[in-house]
Amino acid sequence: MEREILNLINNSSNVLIITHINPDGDTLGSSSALRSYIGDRADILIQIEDNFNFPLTYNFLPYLNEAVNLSTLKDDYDLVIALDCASIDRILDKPRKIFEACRNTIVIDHHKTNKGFGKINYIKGGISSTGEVLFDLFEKLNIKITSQMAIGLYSAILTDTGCFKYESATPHTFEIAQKLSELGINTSEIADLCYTNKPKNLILFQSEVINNAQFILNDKIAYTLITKDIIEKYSAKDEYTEGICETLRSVRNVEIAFVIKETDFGSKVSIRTKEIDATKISSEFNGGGHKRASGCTIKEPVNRAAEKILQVAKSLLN
Ligand SMILES: [Mn+2]
Repeated sequence: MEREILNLINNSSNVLIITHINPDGDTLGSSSALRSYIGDRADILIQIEDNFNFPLTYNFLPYLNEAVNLSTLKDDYDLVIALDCASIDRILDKPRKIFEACRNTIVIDHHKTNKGFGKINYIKGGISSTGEVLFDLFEKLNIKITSQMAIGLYSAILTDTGCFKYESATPHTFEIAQKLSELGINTSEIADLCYTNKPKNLILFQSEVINNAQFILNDKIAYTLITKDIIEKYSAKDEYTEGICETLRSVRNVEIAFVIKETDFGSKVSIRTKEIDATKISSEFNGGGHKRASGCTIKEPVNRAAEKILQVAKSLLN
């Protein structure tokens, strides 16, 4: 399959690389690395919904400043490659139509729940990041990784492993990090660029949301609700909620942390756990995710959604 992927890349003159909607460091870093490899024949599409700012944090990644958006996207590509997209739902209407109409499509991903929606599906469920999957693909194909590609791959792996903290960071992940750092990239500077460039309002918003948290069952469960009022007060963008659930999970004795955010269609739930399988909660509500991080959507007001999640969470602690 690796050969087939390489042949397709080599034989296409117009390649579209698609990040997932509202992109994170993994999808952006992987896209940057793949664009660095393919060269000018490839466009990166960054898909952003209305209430999401492009995370300026990642502007340092090579070629992101040349990325196309939904309005500058061409109609026709020989090959479309979706990176870090767990399902076709992670692709918005216009690019989805291009994807579905394209003769050659490749999905490269690491989400266990990805059923494969491309003609070629290179999915390694459980691997730390799409960055790691892509690194292994390059190595299998004897593709020389340049220091420019290394910046994207390292950023992808760094951010998707929570700075190498998650269980998904295996000895192989560290081996890759070593190889990338040997290519002369400045790992300390990359970490600084990823983590010390936050908008002030993000911190103020997060402080208030965390201050509202409830701790129950001897602190085994921690949760907080994000209402539209708080969102308005800080003009909070969608990405401002990232990391809040992690913070609640970081509290001593907390086993299950969740954050429920009010949206136009009901409630968006993020779940983080320590020992318990987080997908056991999200799957009750048609959601998905990983063992320690999952999410789902519930078409109910936030209070009602919280009750539902609490019910399942409590049953798992017994
Ligand atoms: Mn990822």
